[in-house]
Parts: sequence; C-alpha cells; structure tokens
Amino acid sequence: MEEDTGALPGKENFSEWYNEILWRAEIMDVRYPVKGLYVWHPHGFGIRKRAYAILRDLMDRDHTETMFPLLIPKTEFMKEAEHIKGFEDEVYWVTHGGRNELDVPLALRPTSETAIYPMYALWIRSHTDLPLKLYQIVNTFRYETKHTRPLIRLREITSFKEAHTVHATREEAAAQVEIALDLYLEFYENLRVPVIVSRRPAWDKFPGADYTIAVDTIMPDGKTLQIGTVHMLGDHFSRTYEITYEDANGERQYACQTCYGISERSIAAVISIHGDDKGLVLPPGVAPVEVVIVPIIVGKRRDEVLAAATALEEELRCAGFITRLDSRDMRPGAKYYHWEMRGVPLRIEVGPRDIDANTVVAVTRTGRKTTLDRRGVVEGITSILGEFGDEIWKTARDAMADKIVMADTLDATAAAVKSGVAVVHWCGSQECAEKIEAAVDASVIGSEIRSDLIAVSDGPCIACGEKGTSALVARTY
Ligand code: P5A
Repeated sequence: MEEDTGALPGKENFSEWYNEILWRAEIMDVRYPVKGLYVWHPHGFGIRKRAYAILRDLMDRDHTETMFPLLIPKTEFMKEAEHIKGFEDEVYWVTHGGRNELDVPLALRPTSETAIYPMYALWIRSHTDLPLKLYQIVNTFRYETKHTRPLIRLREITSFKEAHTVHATREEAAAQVEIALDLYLEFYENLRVPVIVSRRPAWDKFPGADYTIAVDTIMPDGKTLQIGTVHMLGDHFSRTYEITYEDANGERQYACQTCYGISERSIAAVISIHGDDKGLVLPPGVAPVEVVIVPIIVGKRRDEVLAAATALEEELRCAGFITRLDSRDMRPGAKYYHWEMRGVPLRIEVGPRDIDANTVVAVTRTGRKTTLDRRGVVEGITSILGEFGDEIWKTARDAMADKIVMADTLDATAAAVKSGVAVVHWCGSQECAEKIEAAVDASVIGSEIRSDLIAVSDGPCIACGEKGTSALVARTY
C-alpha cells in the first residue's frame, strides 16, 4: 500500500478526522460497492482480533460459545409481535434459491433471538437444564435507514457478539443482567474506554424486552455512542416460543430470559476515544503491534546496528511482546510517522550510541522518552507499557468528565448538548421527554445512571417541575 505522509485533520473536526484515520491507519476500506458494508484492512482486523480475544475470554468464564444459522424462516421470525415491529423495516429477505421462489422466505438475521429460541424450546426440558448461557460472534444484517458509518452504523455488522441466557426465575434473570453489565464494564476497562451505564426509556428499549440497560461512551464531538446493551426479556419470548421447563415439583413453567450484545462499535470507540492528531493511540492490550523497533542506521556500523536490533526483537518476542522490527530502507522519521499513525504504543530506537552505552531509547505513542538499560529491557518495557495504559485511561476519563455538564434548565441543557452530555432532572414521563427533546434538539437517553463521574440526585423535572431524578440528555450516533 502506498505510504501517505500528509497530516490528519485536527481531531476537533471529529467527523473528518474519523473518516481519514480509517484509511490512513489502515483500519477499514470504505470503497466496497454496497452501502453500509465495509472491508477490514489487516491492521484494523488485528485490533478487532485482540479486542475480541479479550471479550471471548470474559464470556468463556461463564458462557459457552456456539454458532447458529444466518438464515431464519419467516414463519419463526414473525412470531413475536413487538420484535417484528421493531425489526421488520430492517430485515433483508432471501426470497429465491437460484430461479425458484422459496416456499418460505428467509430473513438474514438482524439479531438471533428468532433463530435461537425455537431451538432452546427443544433443548430445555427440566430445571436441571438451567441456567443456559450461550453466546456467538457472528455477522448480522440490518437495513439501516439512518446515515451509515464505518464501524458505527453498519448494514452488515461483522462482529456481533450476542449472548442469550435462560433462567428459571425472574430474579435469576435480573441477576444475570447485572453480571452481563459487569462483564461489559470489565471489557471496556481493558479497552481503556470509559462508559456510562443507564436504563433506556421504555420507548427506546429493545423490541421484545421488559427493559434495556445501555452502555454508552461519549465521542470527541460530544455525541454518545451506544456500545453495548443488556436486555431483560422476561417471559415474552419464552411464551412465544414455548421455552418451558419442569420445576422441582413437576410443574411446567415458562423460563425467563436475557440477551446482550456488543458490536464493532467497540472498535470505533477505541479509535475515537484515544486517537490524536498524529493518528491512532492503542491500548497495549489491543494493539496488533505493541513494540516497534527502529534501527538508527548510520554509515559503517549498519550491520552491527541491525544485529543488535534483531537480537532485541528476538528477546522481546520471547518475553511475550508483539514486536515488529522495521528494517525497511527508509528514513527513521518516516518510520516514526508510519507507526504513530497506526497507534503502536511503544517505539524502541537502537543506534550506534545505544550499542556503545548498552542502552536503548524507548518512546511511547504519547511522546514520553526513556533511556533503558539494555540488560533490564524486558522489565523496563513492561513497566512503561503499564504506565502508558494508565495514562491513556486517565486522559480518556478526564476528557469524558469534561463533557458532562449538570443542567438545571432547558436553556442550560440546550447549551450543554452542543458539545457534551447534559445531566438533568426528569420526572420519567414520555411527555416531558418529548418537551425536552424538542427544546434542546437532543434525546433523553437514560435514567438510573451508573457512573463514578456523575453524582445522581433528585430534583424538579426541568420540563414540568414535578419530582424528578437524574437523567442523561445527549445527541447520539
Ligand atoms: C442483544 C444481543 C440486540 O440485538 N439481541 C442479541 C440484542 N441488541 S441491540 O441493542 O439491537 O444491539 C446490540 C448492540 O449492537 C450494536 N449495534 C450496531 N453496531 C453497528 N451497526 C449497527 N447497525 C448496529 N446496531 C446495533 C449496538 O452497540 C447495540 O447496543
């Protein structure tokens, strides 16, 4: 691929910055000729691969991975009324096999409840079969009519992690909602992406759910991005699909269910939250290259420098770092630019002077420079990468805190949502939410807020003055 050496647009022009970084840092190619479908570049996929390895590990603690078919018969898809209403405008239908029209049209899954639950009805017989906790990581298709955007609003979601659990009681299902939220918080802490958890208003819950708890982050332009949702399904689907079990007394009961999902929006969040004007900034845990070694080759000591760099690469690989030696015949400055754009957390420079002094120079992606003793290089890098992860976590949390504004009036809310998220008092009624939304040109996205960056309280609703409690108002992706 040809090397581009132009500067990125400043991150204050976030939308432009985002579009440019996707190709300059080789994350996605947006030229695929179907709207809403994009192609992963290997570097972007490397980030996805590591992030999803973390997600898989978290899920595997307490769930089992599986894989269901992509195609769902219309007869199954159309069974749950609310679910149909929520998704019918977003479904792609397969109607033909070759030149033959199919007897039963097949939906490309927009999500897999209606593929999985008929099978759960066959599998679950007794209370001893419960709880059942399965997940899959698959592609799903949604004919989105809002503006599509790479990694953020896709028509083919390539990395849809969906979990579907079944429980004997509502209490157990409610407890599972909390377990899922904890898993998602841990996942995002690994990605160094700060989040806010809140309960979606009833009209904004998942189609077919009792209630939805969402995980949002705040993007650099102040809009929120929903990067995960956990749904309490109650017995809506179990009644539709006859998911029943025999309890200890021999009586048939409807099961209670939850489901929860994360998509490649998680990768969009990593890119957007940490990146800067020089390119990506990747947390060490998800960087496809953690350490890049750049030999500083001058004159006659070329072979000696390359041998020292190769030995260092070998040592770092053995120590478990994902390491790349960049021995291309290019100026060091061009290499620095290349790897900074791609977000590599740490660059190690090895030149003749370092060989003489038995040192190497380590420079983090955020520009912190340290001279390390060559003998203690593994320990040195381990601690620098640890500190680097903490540094970007703090930067991200501070940036999020700066974008959260307490607002007491509609005017203050309207001002706050121009560049961030407003925390207001709201009585919980749809009528007041509509008033607020019309007045401030943003949405009431959630209440029952959980975030250590937000102090929640009771107070008069900013629309009607009646008793209210803290709620989030934001422009959303
Ligand atoms: C939970 C998993 C569901 O589909 N069924 C199985 C439930 N929930 S959801 O809220 O509709 O989607 C889960 C998360 O997926 C992301 N997401 C998307 N990402 C990219 N492009 C899209 N078109 C898209 N739609 C949803 C969101 O992060 C959402 O929270």
